[in-house]
Amino acid sequence: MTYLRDEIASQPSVWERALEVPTGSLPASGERVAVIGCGTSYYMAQAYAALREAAGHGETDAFAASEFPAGRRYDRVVALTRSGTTTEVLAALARTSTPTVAVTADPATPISDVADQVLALEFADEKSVVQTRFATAALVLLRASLGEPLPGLTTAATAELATSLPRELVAATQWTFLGTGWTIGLANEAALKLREATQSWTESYYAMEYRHGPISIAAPGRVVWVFGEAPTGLVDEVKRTGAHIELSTGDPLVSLVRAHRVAEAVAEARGLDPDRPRNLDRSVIL
Ligand code: F1P
Repeated sequence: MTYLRDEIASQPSVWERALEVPTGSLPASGERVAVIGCGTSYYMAQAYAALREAAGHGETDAFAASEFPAGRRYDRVVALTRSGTTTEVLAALARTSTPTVAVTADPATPISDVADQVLALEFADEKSVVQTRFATAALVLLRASLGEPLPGLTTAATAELATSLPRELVAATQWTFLGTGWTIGLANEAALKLREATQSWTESYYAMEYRHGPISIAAPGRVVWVFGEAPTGLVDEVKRTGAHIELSTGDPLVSLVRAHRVAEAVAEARGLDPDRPRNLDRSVIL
């Protein structure tokens, strides 16, 4: 049994807890916001930024923490970091004069010295290096803070966890993940999960961009996985290549849980320890 498997399976109950966390310290509607993070946390920042803008709450930019432009004017910076110790996130908060709020699993870390406010999700912390439930719980909380109802989300995730995975997803030799709007963050994250946990060749693109070249590698034995709505014609184009096409039905976040499961299953099939990926630490400190 891996930590990763337990942490993937605990997501519906962890999300329930995230939905009870008070969100008063998060940006109010109308604020101009930058959201930052590294790796998984950056991809969740991308998803939240697109959702917040689409919900009409104000201009929202996502940055990899290393690329945060300290000179640009924002009303608030939201930092996502499971560990609370990632170098680029700490550095970005230390050099901005904008009010900041950090979402973390571990407030007893340096993030509490550099953030003006800290929203702690200790119940979502993880032992696996590979992040799953902290990231999704943070995103569930951030979505809820936009006033978006999430009906049936945890029930759908529980149902997903009870299904058996299609053989084509686990036996594949290559996976490409596609998204549009907020789901590009989920597609990027799914690609990272497969890469980290299984040492696999994965890619991710905006769904329409996929047609401009990357589709060249689609072939039998490979997977093209679309988060959210697939653009007209794309499904047929992919089918013609012989690649397996996977579509999300219902909430795309539930499809990310399926991608977590595929990552764990492929790692197991290949005899890898998905809790400790090669060349990766739980927190990347420079
Ligand atoms: C983010 C991070 C990721 C990496 C891995 C471990 O840390 O380093 O970049 O992909 O999942 O965590 P954090 O700032 O969220 O702790």
